Amino acid sequence: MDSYIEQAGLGDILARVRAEERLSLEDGRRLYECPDILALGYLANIVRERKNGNQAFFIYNQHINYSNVCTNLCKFCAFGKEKGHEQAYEMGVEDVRAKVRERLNEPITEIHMVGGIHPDLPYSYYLDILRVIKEERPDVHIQAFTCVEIHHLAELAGKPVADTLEELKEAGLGSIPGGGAEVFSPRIRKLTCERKLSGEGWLEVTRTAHRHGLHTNATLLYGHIETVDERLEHLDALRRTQDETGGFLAFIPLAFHPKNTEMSDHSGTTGINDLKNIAVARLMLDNFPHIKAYWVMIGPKLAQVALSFGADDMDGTVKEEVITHMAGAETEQALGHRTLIRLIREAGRDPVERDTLYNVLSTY
Ligand code: V47
Repeated sequence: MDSYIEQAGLGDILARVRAEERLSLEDGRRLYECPDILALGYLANIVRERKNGNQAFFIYNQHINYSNVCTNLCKFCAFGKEKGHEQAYEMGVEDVRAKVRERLNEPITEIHMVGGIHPDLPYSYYLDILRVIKEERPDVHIQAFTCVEIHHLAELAGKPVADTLEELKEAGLGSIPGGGAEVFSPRIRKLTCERKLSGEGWLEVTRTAHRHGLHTNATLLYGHIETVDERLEHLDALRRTQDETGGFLAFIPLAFHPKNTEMSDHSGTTGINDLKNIAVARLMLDNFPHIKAYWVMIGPKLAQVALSFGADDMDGTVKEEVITHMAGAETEQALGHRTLIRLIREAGRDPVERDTLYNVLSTY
């Protein structure tokens, strides 16, 4: 295999990966430019195996999107709608309770809840929806509100982010998902999501969360107008933040879905591009414990293949995913527990059901 990697022009990177040396941005550029996806997969697989052995994780989770009303109206997003738009919706506190009640008979361990930046829901609403979830399911872990939402909630509360996080924790918040990161580059933010919290702002909320004992995830929205260098700078910013705080759990590359967005003239990503982003992320993010192949965005079949290209996690059962499906995703709305186990097993990995913080719940 070594001579194969050398022929692909990556012999020196293989040596650095084996020696557990940090890869430079120039190494990252060469990885992205390498047309040999098997060589990339081989390198990424070394790191995946070192960090997670033969385990591949999944979780029994439920997604709740409390409202799609949003003042940011990012060009890549089909989910966010202006207040009053015919597709705009918001769940009342009791609607959120009902959503949780609908699935009390399932062994859900995590509720993943995000929404838009709503112009007039009060701060108390966000505390209340956390509380009703906990009332109905006291043992569930709530992973909720992207760093963009947390920043908005702190403004609503008129309090520092740190104090807001303490109050959200008190109401039931367990950790923070990785959305809203998009691409940190100010150029990309100006062109695609001008109103959104800046990349530096997102990272600052993240650091505060980590300092207050809350784990978070991170994402990168790829496959639109970003350059390879902008992707690598994004990964580097995450890597430096993780060096400082150690609070990130997983990185999830998000494949851009163009349908029904203001960027619908773009085509969707390809399988090779999806695998490349997973492999490069695994190699560059040497201090991240987990890389997720989010089946909702890349499809269950490619997510299964991704388990040999650096990913060690397939996310979970999900159900009622709205954000990607409004942007044209043709994947299922949910995967069954047994299907996830089968996908992982057939990929040659050992299926491990985890909780949000990657504690092992069951092995199969
Ligand atoms: O924040 C919006 C992105 C995110 C589109 O933390 C789009 O474990 C693709 O962050 N095409 C929400 N992506 C999803 C997300 C997530 C999903 C699963 C697990 C975790 C985790 C996080 O989706 C948004 C935005 O970055 N997004 N529109 C689109 N058209």
